[in-house]
Amino acid sequence: MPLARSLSVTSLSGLEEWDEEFDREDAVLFEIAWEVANKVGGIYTVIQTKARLTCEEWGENYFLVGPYMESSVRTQVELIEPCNATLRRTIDKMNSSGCKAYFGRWLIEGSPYVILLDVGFTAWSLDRWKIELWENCSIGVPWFDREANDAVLFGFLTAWLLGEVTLTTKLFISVSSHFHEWLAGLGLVLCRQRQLPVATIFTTHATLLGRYLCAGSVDFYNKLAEFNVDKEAGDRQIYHRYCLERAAARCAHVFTTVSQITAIEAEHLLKRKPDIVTPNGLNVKKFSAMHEFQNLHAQSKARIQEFVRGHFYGHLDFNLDKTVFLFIAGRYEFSNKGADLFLEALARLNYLLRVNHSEVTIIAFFIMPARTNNFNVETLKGQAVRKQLWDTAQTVKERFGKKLYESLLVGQLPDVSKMLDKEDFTMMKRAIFATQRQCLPPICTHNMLEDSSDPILNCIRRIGLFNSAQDRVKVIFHPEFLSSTSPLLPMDYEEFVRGCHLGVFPSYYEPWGYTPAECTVMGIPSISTNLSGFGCFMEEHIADPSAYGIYILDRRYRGVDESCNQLTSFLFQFCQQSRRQRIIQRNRTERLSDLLDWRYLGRYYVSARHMALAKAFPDTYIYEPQEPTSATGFRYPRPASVPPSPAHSLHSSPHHSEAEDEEEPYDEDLEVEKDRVNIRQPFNLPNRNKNQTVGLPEKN
Ligand code: G6P
Ligand code: 1S3
Repeated sequence: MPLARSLSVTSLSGLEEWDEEFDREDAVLFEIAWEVANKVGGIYTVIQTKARLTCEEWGENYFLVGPYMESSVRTQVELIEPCNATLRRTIDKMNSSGCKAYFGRWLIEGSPYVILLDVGFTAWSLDRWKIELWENCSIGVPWFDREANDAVLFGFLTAWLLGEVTLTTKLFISVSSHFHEWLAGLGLVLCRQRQLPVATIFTTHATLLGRYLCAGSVDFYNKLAEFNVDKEAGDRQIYHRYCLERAAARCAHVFTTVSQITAIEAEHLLKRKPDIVTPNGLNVKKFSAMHEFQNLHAQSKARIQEFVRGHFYGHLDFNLDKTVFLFIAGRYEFSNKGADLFLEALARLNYLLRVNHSEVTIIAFFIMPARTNNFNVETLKGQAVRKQLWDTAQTVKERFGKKLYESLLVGQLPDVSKMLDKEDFTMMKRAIFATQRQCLPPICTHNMLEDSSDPILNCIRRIGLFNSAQDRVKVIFHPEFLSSTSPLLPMDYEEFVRGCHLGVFPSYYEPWGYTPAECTVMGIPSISTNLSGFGCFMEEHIADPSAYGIYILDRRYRGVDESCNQLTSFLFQFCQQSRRQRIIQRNRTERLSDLLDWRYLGRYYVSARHMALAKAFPDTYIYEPQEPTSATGFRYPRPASVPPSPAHSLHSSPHHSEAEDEEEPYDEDLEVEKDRVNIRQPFNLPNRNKNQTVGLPEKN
């Protein structure tokens, strides 16, 4: 039951002054992160995709706070005048006191308001603020850590901003502030230390120590309870960062993280059990035609095949129609993201396919940005050769067509043996000669700056996957994020994912893992692990994940070699599938999208805010948990229909021949309808008007 506010707004004098202010009955939400309008990593995706739903809930009372980065602002933000008098006054006051704060709209879905703080402009305050930090919180930040210095500046600026806002609105507005990750955490610590009337939430998307420890060679998950955290942080020279992170987690009214597995990690490393887990969602695009995503797969795959034709010119001795595209993508953390395990499994798969005389060829793409010196010549040449072959074929086709036309005009069937003349043959021979190549198709598409010490390249050298003719598994390392303007592979990430058959993400350290989630909403099967937030979440919500194309590798209870064998067997099974089975599996995968939609997952954020408001303003709000626990939560049943042949298969990869597929009619729509599950039904989000205080408990 909501409690009465201690002060009646209407009894205040001088209210006219507030006419242009926030709606007095509303609460205001500030969401603060270094990744607001600043694309750095996964947190950007969280904030950017969630914005639409949060805007629908909070309307004009939602503000994102981030750093001012000129290049991003130029392309993503429309700078405008502050939308109300409180913010105008706050920003003017800050700007006249030596800092630069900007107000604008972030041009993404939902068009949220953003307040961007120029940390560089306030660098002159760094020493003073560091002294204050030391005196009040006993946290010392060394001069040489640039990222930590930015965290100090950003923290003091956000606390200043919230201090100004609460100074003018404290009598009738409840302010909630949601801070993401250690880089933004200091603002929260200062709000609490200054006793600002603000409800605070801190979300960690990975712990600093977790990331560092996993990247080393420690048995992380078995030793979680034993780490001497201060020593470990000190040994890695991140003690000051660790202190900022731990202080934010400890000071927050509500502490959250993105998955159960990171919740356990946080409990041990940050010494606070998260109050609630807030899994990451996505904005799910719904197509009007049910199978539109399948068509998109076919279109994008055709573009990847084109690239492959160029890359493997002169060595195109495999059937592209029987080629399966796998990929791994993300931040280049070789072992944390499981690139090591993937490569080892590919080597084993290569052996299996060879001894089984499989007709299938695998092409595994590694999309992980590393330091490079642009594309290499051999790779660019491949695409040029392909283009030349295409042009030659077009020219010959035109000449052929013309002769054919002329023959028909005079009422004669053409003499096929005379349709191509000497000139045509010369042209074609020249084009074929150009495809001769002395070397094997390149592994890497770029000139690597640290070629000799690069972990992916070194591993490939060790396992010997060199794209030779005998190899059934080929590897392409593209050490740069994809872009539709690339001269090599002109596709953006989404198009590329759609064109692949399977995403492989065998991570060892992955608090959530957006990559497999993105695959799922595009209807592309994926492999993740039971050490990733995503994998654990899917295991919890789906009765038979692999039937839906969600393969979850056991990296928790098995040794590396065993996990690698399991991964190899997943890959081998996947290669055995017929086209029809892949289509059915993609349909099933896509059906899980609702589970990953912010419209479903946003409720955990709503809960966290309720909880924080009730803790910060106990006289005004009380918290009534409404979310289903995992025991009562939704679970996708095993698909009602299994691929019609063979009849008794429980798993998604029954083995049978392509011939069988062609014989049996397959009603895709029927399959879809039989299995479709409405995830929204069990816990519908309330419908909210734009300006309602959505998700907040009622106030008297
Ligand atoms: C989609 C298209 C089909 C195409 C298939 C290829 O389902 O709608 O027309 O045959 O993709 O699937 P594959 O798994 O072989 O890439
Ligand atoms: C982190 O980014 P990362 O790839 O360094 O945050 C992401 C968003 O919460 C999360 O998906 C990922 O697992 C974390 O590792």
